[in-house]
Amino acid sequence: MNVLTAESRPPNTVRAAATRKPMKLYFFVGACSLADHIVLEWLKVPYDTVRMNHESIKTPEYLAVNPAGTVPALVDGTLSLTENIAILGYLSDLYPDAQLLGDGTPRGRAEAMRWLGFLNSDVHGAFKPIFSPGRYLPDPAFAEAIADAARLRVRGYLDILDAQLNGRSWLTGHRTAADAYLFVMLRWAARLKVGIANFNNLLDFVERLQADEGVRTAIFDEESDVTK
Ligand SMILES: N[C@@H](CCC(=O)N[C@@H](CS)C(=O)NCC(=O)O)C(=O)O
Repeated sequence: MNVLTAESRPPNTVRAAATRKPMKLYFFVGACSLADHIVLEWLKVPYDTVRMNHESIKTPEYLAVNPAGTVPALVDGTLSLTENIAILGYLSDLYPDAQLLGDGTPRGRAEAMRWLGFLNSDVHGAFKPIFSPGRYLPDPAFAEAIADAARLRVRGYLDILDAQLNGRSWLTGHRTAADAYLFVMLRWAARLKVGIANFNNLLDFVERLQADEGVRTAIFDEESDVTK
């Protein structure tokens, strides 16, 4: 967790940060919720995290927060928010000076939303048969074939993302919440042996993000303290 300092805080967030209770992010280690965790770090606002696992996301207490039984979920006062895009959008809108959903112009927002939409509905969805092939065909004999077909589909999407990063440090040219989401997808691609060795722009992007202070803090927070 990162507590704001007066120097690092964007000017119009000072009052909001001083009066609000910390938001609470429900996450699994390394899951898509890591994108929200990174964004909270980039915003440098106070927040708390709640570590979940495959059992705790199906308990009645958590289903009251997120009836879908998935992470992420964000609780901010009386608001219980689910769906990654909604959470990333909400956080970005709360702290517009950070421009994590574009520069405030319709075009800037549309470009950020374009990549968030692509990552959430196409790329993220394409990983699901690799994570849980049994949800597509219960017979374990097909599991590897289903996962391999999904790897091929993910690689097709990575091709598009690699081309978009050609000559750019960030998907839209400026850092947005979509970059945090892309970073999470690329960690999955490496871990699930999708094959990213030929995507030079994506490899450079991962290297840059791995050196980013907010990214490192979010990962450290998730991976170091298993008692949380
Ligand atoms: N549509 C949801 C999907 C979230 C999702 O798939 N979360 C995964 C982790 S990345 C999860 O909680 N999976 C647990 C499960 O499906 O049981 C969103 O975009 O927030």
